Amino acid sequence: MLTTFITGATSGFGEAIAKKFASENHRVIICGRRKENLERVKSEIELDTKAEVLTLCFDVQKKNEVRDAIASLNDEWKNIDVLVNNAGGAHGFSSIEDGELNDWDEMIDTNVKGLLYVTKSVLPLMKQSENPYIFNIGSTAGKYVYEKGNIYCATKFAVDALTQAMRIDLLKKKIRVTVIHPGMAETEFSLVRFNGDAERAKNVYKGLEPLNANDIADVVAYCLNTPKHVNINEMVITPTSQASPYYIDRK
Ligand code: NDP
Ligand code: 8X3
Repeated sequence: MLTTFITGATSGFGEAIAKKFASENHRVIICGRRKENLERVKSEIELDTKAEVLTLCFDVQKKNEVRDAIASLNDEWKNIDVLVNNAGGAHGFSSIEDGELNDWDEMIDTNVKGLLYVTKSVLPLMKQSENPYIFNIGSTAGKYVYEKGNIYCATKFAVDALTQAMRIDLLKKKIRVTVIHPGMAETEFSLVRFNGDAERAKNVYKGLEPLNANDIADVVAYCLNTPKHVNINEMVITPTSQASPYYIDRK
């Protein structure tokens, strides 16, 4: 049984990863800003499994909130084995001359700085672990830049670079570090990107079968369940209908 810490567990990939870990009898610390969603995910896990669940409500953009939330963990929860840096998203879809500065800040502050703040506070709690593991959720947007993806792509390229940096700097601590790069997956991602426009969000996946959150949770669990001497450096996962951001087969 491992103690796992998952950011962005109030929906999408994070929620599915928490449920997957719980189904494999791991303890889960689920994080996010939406308290009501954290409570919903906690009760659903408790209904379906015997796993222990702890909720932590904080905004990864706020370094003091991150530090205080993680410092508030009591001794029972203070030894963490697995960190999943998943909180993040895209805000807006505009060419670089039309982008909104607030959207840019939001993406950089969440996808890059948030990931760093959480990692910095969780790392000291991983010292006792016999199977320490960090997952960073990147994106195919961190492998290929696409039109109007600009800042979002840049943040995900940064996640890729930071994953490599972590693997190097944490080498002697035997912490496994993996970046997961999903392609098109139907979660709340597009709803957030298009600021709540459900119609526009739905159209992103028109005519193809996108990935779903459980597909990504299965891949994360697969990596975690490999033997401790195996470090999967990265996984790039797309729907079968997507070869790259520009090659998509829609019916
Ligand atoms: P969702 O929008 O469903 O989930 C995003 C999660 O991140 C939510 O739980 C949200 O929680 C949390 N989050 C966002 N901002 C903050 C913040 N400032 N502080 C704390 N938590 C935050 O989308 P996905 O599940 O799809 O996205 C998860 C990750 O996967 C993201 O990093 C995204 O970039 C990446 N990704 C998504 C792909 C897709 O096509 N869906 C493909 C490739 C990568 P709350 O709002 O409650 O705080
Ligand atoms: C989300 C996938 O293709 O919208 O990271 O950038 S994409």
